[in-house]
Formats: sequence, C-alpha cells, structure tokens
Amino acid sequence: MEQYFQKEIECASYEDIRKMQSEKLVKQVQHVWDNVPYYRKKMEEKGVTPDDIKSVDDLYKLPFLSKKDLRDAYPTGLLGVPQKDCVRIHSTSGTTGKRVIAFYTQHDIDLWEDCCARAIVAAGGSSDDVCQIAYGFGLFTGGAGLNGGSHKVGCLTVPISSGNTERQMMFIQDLQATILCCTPSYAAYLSEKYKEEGYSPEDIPLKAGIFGAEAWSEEMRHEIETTLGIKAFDIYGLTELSGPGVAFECCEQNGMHINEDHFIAEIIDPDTEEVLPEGSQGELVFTAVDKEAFPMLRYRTRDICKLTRGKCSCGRTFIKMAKPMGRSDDMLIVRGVNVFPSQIETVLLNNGYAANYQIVVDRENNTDSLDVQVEMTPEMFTDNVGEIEERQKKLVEDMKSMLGIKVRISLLAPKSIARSEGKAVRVIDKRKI
Ligand code: DLL
Repeated sequence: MEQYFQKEIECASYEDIRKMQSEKLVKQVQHVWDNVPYYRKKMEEKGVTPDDIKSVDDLYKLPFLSKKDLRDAYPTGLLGVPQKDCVRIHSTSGTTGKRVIAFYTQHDIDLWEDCCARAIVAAGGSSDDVCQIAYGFGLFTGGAGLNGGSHKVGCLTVPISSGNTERQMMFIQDLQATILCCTPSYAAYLSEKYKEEGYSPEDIPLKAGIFGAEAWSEEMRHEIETTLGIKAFDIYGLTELSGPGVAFECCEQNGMHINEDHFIAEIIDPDTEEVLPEGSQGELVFTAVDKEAFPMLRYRTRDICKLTRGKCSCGRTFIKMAKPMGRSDDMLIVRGVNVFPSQIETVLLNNGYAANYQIVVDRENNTDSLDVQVEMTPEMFTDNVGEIEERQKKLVEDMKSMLGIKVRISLLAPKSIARSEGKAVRVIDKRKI
C-alpha cells in the first residue's frame, strides 16, 4: 500500500492546493516587496505592486528572475531576512561565472527536509530502512538535503558522501543498506562495479534508489534497476529553490510530483517568455511561496520539460513534471539542429552500450561536427575490425533517425572514459573554448 510522509498535503484536492498557493503567494509577494529591494525594483519597473497579486491567477504579472539576476545580486542582494537569521548556505556546482549562494533560515531547512522525506517515503522508505547517502556533502545540496529527509523518515542514515566505491559497496553489504541516494551516473558506475565483482541482484540488499541532480534516460534507469535489483526513482531540484526534493517520483515512476504546497510551476516559451498551456514543452519556471531567506519568484530554471496534471494511481494530487530533457543551455545547436545529450544517451543504451560516453562538438571548415565517443562493453569488445565497423554504422543510422543529422561515432575500449562520482561531464563543446 502506498505510504505518504504528509498525506493531507500530498493528497489534498486541487482546489485546496490552489487556495493554499494563493494565500502563500500573496504573503510572499508582500514579504519580498518589503524586504528585497532588488526584486521590488523589478516589480516597480513592470508597474506591479503587491495589491495586484490576489491569487495564483495573477502570477503572470510578476517579473521573472534569472540566473543573471542572481549573479548581479551576488552574494546577498536577494536576501529576504537579515543575515543573522540565516543558519546555512549552499552553493551551486556551476563552473562558469559566479556561483549562486543560497541562504536558509531554520524554517527553510525544515521545509526542505520535509520535501526530501516525502521523496524517500514515496520510494518505499520507512524507519525500517538503512539509507545510504552517496551524494556529495558540503556546498552541494544533494548530501545535506537527503540526509535531513532520511532523518525525518527515521531511516538509519549513512552519510557516506560521494566516491570511494569500494567503501560504498562494503557499507551497503555490511549494513544491509536498502536505499541508495546518489547521482544516476554514479549509480551506473556502482552497478558496473557490482557486475565486475560477480554479484547478482539477489546478493545486493538495496531495494530502491533515489537518483537525480542530472538528466538520465529511461534506458539508464532500466540498466541500473536490473543490475542492482532495485526500483530507481527520479528526484529533481536546484540550489536556488533549496535543493533536491522540489519534485519526486512515486510508485508509477513516470514523472515527478512537484511539491506544490511550496512551489508553483509554470512552463514558458524561453524566447518569448509567454506562459504555455499545460502539456507543452518549454522552460520550467518556479515560484517558491514560503522560502524566507532566499525567496525566488518566477525563477527561470532553464530546464526544458513538460507538466501534466492527471490522476495518479499513488493517490498524490501534485502536478507532475516529465523528466527534464536537459537544460536549455545544455542543448547543443549543431548545424542548426537542436540536440539534447539525453537523446544521444537513449540511442546508445538502446543499442546495448552503457552510459559511458562523451559528446565532442567542434567546428571544422566552418561546419559543426558532432563526435560521440562511447565505450564498448566488455562483452562487445573485440579487435575484429569488420564487427566494429558494423556497430559504428548501426549507431550512425540510429543517431540520424533520432537527431536528423549525421554524427561521427568512435567506439572506445572499456574503461577509457573517466567515471564520475557526482554529476557526469557529458559534453565538450570545443566551439566555446
Ligand atoms: O542538483 C539538486 C539535487 C541534488 C537534485 C540531488 C536532485 C538530487 P544544482 O546543483 O543547483 O542542484 O543543479 C540543479 O540540475 O536545474 C537541472 O538542470 C539538474 N537536475 C537536477 N535534478 C535533475 C533531474 C541539484 N532529476 C540542476 N533530472 C537543475 C534532470 C536534473 N536534471
């Protein structure tokens, strides 16, 4: 039977959720107007005052916040409370430009951990479980968020952090860990290690995984689930909105329920900023209605995805977001065609490869080139040139029908691509170097 961490909220009626969102939104807009001069100025420039916002239906009147605003207001320009009322910061893992620093009051942390606890319970977690947190701890939100959620659920929590794969496996086996939380690329690496060491799924005590922080395909889910003998659940979030737990998957495993009592989601056209109807693909925008320290109104995530509201067999009523295709800034434009790394991953995994690949984009003779370098699995590995050429040809054809353009395929020996303990680096765009 489906379990919930906060059933009355997770299964509330649509009308009750809307009402709750509207009430919180009105208060939050006033809070921001009173306490965040940076956003107040943006509202004034758009000719909006708190009086114009009476319910969720007025959300469209508010100005957007973007990554650029966060950089401009760095580090404290968007603080909604005096710094002495904050108890923690986290920061994005971004490598370009200034990092984003997100601030939290104790109340913010409490609500964030509730969101993570909802995700753990939706994945079947309870106080009977041993939950191994292999997301990084520190400035990254993954470790701290799920650690807090796991405590709230009452699991025996193993805050092992990322890396040291042998130790991860030792703790999983010795403590009989039942839930694993890490990035999907690290879960794939652990699966590979278990396979290499001759474990079969029955030898591995895990029953569920809560994997997120990067885009991953259904094919990758299937691969991890069969190797580890678990159910793999997706979890979504971003530092600006607290961290993991903005949305989480339930037993249906087909999209993530957005914690709508805390976050109002919209989909917009990234070019025109027009709000799109439900079911359209576009950029995800979130309004956090009760964050105190770092209030985000209409924050443009740059993640491309779809929203659908429908009846879910788990009983939750929160709207669902599809797996994000990737970030709009991860989308490659190659010879004028839009290419998402996740599409390439789908073709590779459908052809029996593991998710050990890299995409190299370059410009040669004024034309874009797209090179997909993928490792052969140990079973495929051969020095029979004819066989390798056949494999390459098949991938080139399948990529062409998925993407509509010709790509170059390089088949590499197993273990040639570095494994990742956190978010995997999939794309090297030499045009930008
Ligand atoms: O990645 C928070 C997180 C930690 C989420 C652990 C889930 C699990 P950031 O480092 O700020 O925060 O990166 C946020 O990662 O805008 C998406 O582009 C991407 N992302 C996060 N979760 C998913 C997911 C954390 N499930 C950025 N699928 C987001 C696809 C995801 N992309």
